[in-house]
Amino acid sequence: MEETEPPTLGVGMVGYAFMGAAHSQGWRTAGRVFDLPTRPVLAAVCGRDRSAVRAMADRHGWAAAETDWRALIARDDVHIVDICTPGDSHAEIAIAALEAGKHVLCEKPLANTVEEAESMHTAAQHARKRGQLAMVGFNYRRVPAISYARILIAEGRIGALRHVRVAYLQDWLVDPQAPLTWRLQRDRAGSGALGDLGAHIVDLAQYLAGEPVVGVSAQTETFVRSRPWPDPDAPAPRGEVTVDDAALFTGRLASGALASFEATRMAAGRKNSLRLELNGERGSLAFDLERLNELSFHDHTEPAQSAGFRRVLVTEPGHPYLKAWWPPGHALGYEHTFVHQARDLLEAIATGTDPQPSFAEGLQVQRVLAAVEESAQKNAVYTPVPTPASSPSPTPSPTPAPR
Ligand code: SOE
Repeated sequence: MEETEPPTLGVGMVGYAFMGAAHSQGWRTAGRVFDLPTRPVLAAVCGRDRSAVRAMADRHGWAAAETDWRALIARDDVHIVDICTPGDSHAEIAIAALEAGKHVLCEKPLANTVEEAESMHTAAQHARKRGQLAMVGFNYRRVPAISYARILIAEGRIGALRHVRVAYLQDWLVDPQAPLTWRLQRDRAGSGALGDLGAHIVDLAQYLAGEPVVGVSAQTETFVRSRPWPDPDAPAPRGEVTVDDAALFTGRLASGALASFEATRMAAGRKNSLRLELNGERGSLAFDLERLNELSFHDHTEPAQSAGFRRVLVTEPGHPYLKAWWPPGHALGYEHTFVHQARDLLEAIATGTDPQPSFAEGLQVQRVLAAVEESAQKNAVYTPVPTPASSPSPTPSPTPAPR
């Protein structure tokens, strides 16, 4: 008997640099690895530079190239709008796409301000009633070892949580001559290491703990205050850096557990180092992105003589996402998180379930980032993260089912 092809859903992506390339891989591969109820089709990619966006479309397999995001949203063959632009355009594009009846995937951080994130959340709530879904691209949740850590925590394997320790370190700003790109401009990026890296680790801490950060005490710093403009025709040789280079903060979770966070782009030698550890009354879990197929687990209920951290290789078919990939021990990498992200959104659309992380969760992260900035301005005064009565429940995603 002939196999029937699954129905297709067209993706339209806005933005085509690093994240655009990573998302392209995700959309291209998801339908080939996973048995999906709907198959993604790379319908159109959008960027302002006509020849650059056309070249990107050809390289990554997008059928069409657009230079105006409104034209991309208006296309009948686009059903999911994937936003990979700097933060200053997230709100406008996401809200317009949801109002036009499209599903939306938006890169992190959700927005540049809490106000923008609130409008996006409201638009997502209205769209939900019409059947459109919205998700934030916190891709590290989709590292299988991280998804598996969440399952162990939800099963009570480390017991009541006492500490969360997270650090996301990069070093591409150590050189004072590194150019003043959009990531260093507050009006484009919202904040610096805080929004870029801190958003990931706040999301991971809340996701893994299964509870929100309720208050923070923070310090931020901009070590190099002016940098050369990337454009040689700029009116001045250097411009002001208007964001933080590093953000360090402690936080309190709703249960009373304590957390520490470090986000910096000034840690010489650390390229993309994301490490976390959670300590509970029954055990501990630790993860290092440089060894992303592994999870360290210490079971404190075992006899002290033989207990200790053990390395779990997260490549078994029973681990999240792994059944669809290679035989055990054949490792995965960074790019697989984007394949898993695309797969999870397509599953959610097909089954009509709310995708995670939702815009409500993106808004909660944004509130933590704003509290960090407020605390840093007051020289680390403890600053509660507001949870207005009308706001979404700050409770992050429920336990993921093994995929
Ligand atoms: C740059 O610092 C960056 O690309 C982040 O924006 C991404 O979110 C992170 O995954 C890697 O580093």
